[in-house]
Parts: sequence; structure tokens; C-alpha cells
Amino acid sequence: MSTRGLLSFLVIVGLGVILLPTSFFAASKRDIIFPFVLDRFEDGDIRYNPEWFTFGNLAVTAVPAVPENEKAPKKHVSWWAATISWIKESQRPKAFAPSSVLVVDPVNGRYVLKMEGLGKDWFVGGVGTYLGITADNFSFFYLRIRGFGPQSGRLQIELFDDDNQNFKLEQNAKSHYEPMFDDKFVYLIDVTWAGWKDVLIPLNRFRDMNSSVGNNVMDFNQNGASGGLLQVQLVGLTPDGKPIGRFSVEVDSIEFR
Ligand SMILES: [Ca+2]
Ligand SMILES: [Ca+2]
Ligand SMILES: [Ca+2]
Ligand SMILES: [Ca+2]
Repeated sequence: MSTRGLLSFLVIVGLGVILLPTSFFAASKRDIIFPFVLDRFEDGDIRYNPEWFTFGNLAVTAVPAVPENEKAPKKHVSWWAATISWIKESQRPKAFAPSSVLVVDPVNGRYVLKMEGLGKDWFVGGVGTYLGITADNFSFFYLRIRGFGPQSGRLQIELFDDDNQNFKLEQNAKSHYEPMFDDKFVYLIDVTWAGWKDVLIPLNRFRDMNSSVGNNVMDFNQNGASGGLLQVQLVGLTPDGKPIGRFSVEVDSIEFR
């Protein structure tokens, strides 16, 4: 290597040493914080980690995710063709017994959350979980939603913060369980599609629904003994704004980004 070549080599290595620590720490810090995954339902159980509670007339269960390419309905086969194919299949030498295959959807993993129920007076029911965390460094609420056509129903996403500094969401049992001291922020999605959609909602698009309660500020931080972001709820409402109807939606990968 010439002197000039050696000099250039040393300069590049020196720059690398100077630049590496900052970029390295910036990347690892970001990886830890974003996104905050609330649930991907991969344990197939909504009772733990996190614990979800349900209310109203909504059946909520973690169900196996079905890969998109396996959803096509099977072609109709005549009984005659089916019999021939069965005979052919039974005559094939069986070297190995077929192994059971764990189906994993490359997008949704092993499980998704199914929400289904019949509602009246526009309300079906909901599912929620308690958090009590600082989340003021996020800008988006993200989830994937599977609809089943134009009449799937309306999904209302509700976020609650703690404005009376007690880490609790006090709800009025006599008035639709509305918060008594804390803000309730809402975003309503009309699920009119069939199949899965990625839904990314800027947090500043959520609306405070109780102007006479709380401080009407989305302060998802634990400054001043506040519990920060207290609770997340997904509420099913009847389709098309009609008072009676069935809500049927699946969701997965609920995250703050
Ligand atoms: Ca999943
Ligand atoms: Ca409170
Ligand atoms: Ca409020
Ligand atoms: Ca607030």
C-alpha cells in the first residue's frame, strides 16, 4: 500500500470509529421503543399478557390466522370425480405418514382476534385492556382489520388517560360507564371491506368525547403522578348506522408507533 493509500485508509477507519457509536446507539434506542406492541395474540389466549376484559354482547376469541391464499373457496367437484381421485389416492404407495403442519400466516402469525355479536341501540359490545404507561412519544395507533363485506360493522377505538392522578379509570355505572374524571379519546372506523387492511391512525385524529370531564388534553405521560395512558378499548357498533345489526370483524397487531 502506498503512503497516500495508507493515509486514506486511516482516515476512513477513523471516521468509522467516530460515526459508529452515535448511529449504533440511535438505532438500538429506536428499536427498543418503536413500535409498542399491545398484542399480536400469538399465545392464542386473551386472558393473559395482556389481560383483555370484554363487555356487552360481543364474543371475543383468539382464532387461528388463515393465510390469505388459503381463503379461496374450494372448486365444486362432482361425486364421480371425487370417487376416482379417492381411489387413485388410496392406491398410491405410502412411504411416510403425513406430518401435521403448523399453519403460520406470514403477516398475521398464528392467531388473530375475532369479535362478533348482535347489537341493538347501535351498541354491540367491546374488549379492553388496562395499561397505565407513558406513551406520549408515539404518533400513531396501528392495527390490522379484517372485514367481511359492506355490513361488517363500525369499530370504535377508545383511549383513556388519567387526569385525576390516581392510575384508575373511574366509570359511571349509571351512565354507560362513561369516565367521571378522565379523558376519553375516540376514533370511529366504518368497516365496509372484505379481507385484511392495515390501518394507521395519527393520534391527533382521535377526538376527546367528554369536554366537561378531564383536561381535554391527550397527555399520555406519568408526569405529576398521572397514570398516563390508562386503557385501550375496541368497541363494536352496528353496521351502516342502523340501530340493530351484527358486528363481525377480526383484528391483529395492535400497536402504538
Ligand atoms: Ca397475530
Ligand atoms: Ca383517574
Ligand atoms: Ca375530556
Ligand atoms: Ca388528559
